[in-house]
Amino acid sequence: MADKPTVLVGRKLPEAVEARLKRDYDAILNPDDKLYTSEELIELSGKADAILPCHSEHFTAEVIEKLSDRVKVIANFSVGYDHVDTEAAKKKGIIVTNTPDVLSDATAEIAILLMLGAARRASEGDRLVRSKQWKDWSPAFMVGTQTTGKRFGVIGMGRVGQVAAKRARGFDMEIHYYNRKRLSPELEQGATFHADVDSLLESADVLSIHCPATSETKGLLNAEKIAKLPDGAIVVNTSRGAVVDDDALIEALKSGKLAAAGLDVFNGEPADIHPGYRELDNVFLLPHIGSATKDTRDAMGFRALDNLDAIFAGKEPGDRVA
Ligand code: 8YV
Repeated sequence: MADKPTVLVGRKLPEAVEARLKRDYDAILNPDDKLYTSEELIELSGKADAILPCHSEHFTAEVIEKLSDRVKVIANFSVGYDHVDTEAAKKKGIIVTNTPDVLSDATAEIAILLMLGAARRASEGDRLVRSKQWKDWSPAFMVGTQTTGKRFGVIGMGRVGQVAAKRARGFDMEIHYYNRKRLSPELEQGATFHADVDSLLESADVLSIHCPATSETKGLLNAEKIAKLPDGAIVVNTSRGAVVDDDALIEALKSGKLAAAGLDVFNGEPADIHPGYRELDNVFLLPHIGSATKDTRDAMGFRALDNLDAIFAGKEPGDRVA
């Protein structure tokens, strides 16, 4: 029997995923969940036919160029793949896959949590209670923004955006969206399509960002775009920090142009996020946990393995992105 392909695994994966990996492949696991440096990844790649990384490992053109020629696949454990230079991968003949669909529900849950947490000043209130600074109550105390019946604006009406919109409908919110392509009426579900971002922004009491980070969307939410939002709007980001210009967002949160923001993703995450966020009261911050449920993390791992299985069986993988 031919040797099993060897898969280099970037991080510690869920138990059930690692069990399937070990059954079907020679797996180089990472039981200590160490974040490999680029040099370590390059060195380990000499033993691997495929790499199964998370978004925490960065495959720049330079890293990809230096990977062993043995590596034929980068099967991401993530839907976003901005951490992989897909052009460089194509050039080197490396197939790249991702894990769409399976994390849409979990990520949409976090978008709604961020919306409500930001709108109703949840972390500010939590801090107040914990620090014993909650001394009084009055009608003006901790007054926030009501989202029921307001306009929920989505940038990037892909899988996650569509589920987030569905959940927002549960709050009687009116759905508006910008997408490169208008959706079919069945997918649109009565949402209002905006052919340009500015028009969407003018109609968004809550702006929820769901587009991937690409050269086109990098810094998309800048000062000029924020100015188009209604005064007192709320910004929610569960996609990638790169879509937001941090200085502009922080300035708008300080000036009161925006009521609040709920953020799960950041430029420079985890350690080097803009320090301004830590000082603001009107932000609800989470540490990139959009897909962090057991069900979803298992499903992401299985989806990455389905892609590997297809490739090593000589078939086209379901989720090829390069
Ligand atoms: C994942 C994500 O946790 O899948 C994505 O793109 O941003 C997250 O939900 C992470 O990327 C896992 O690698």
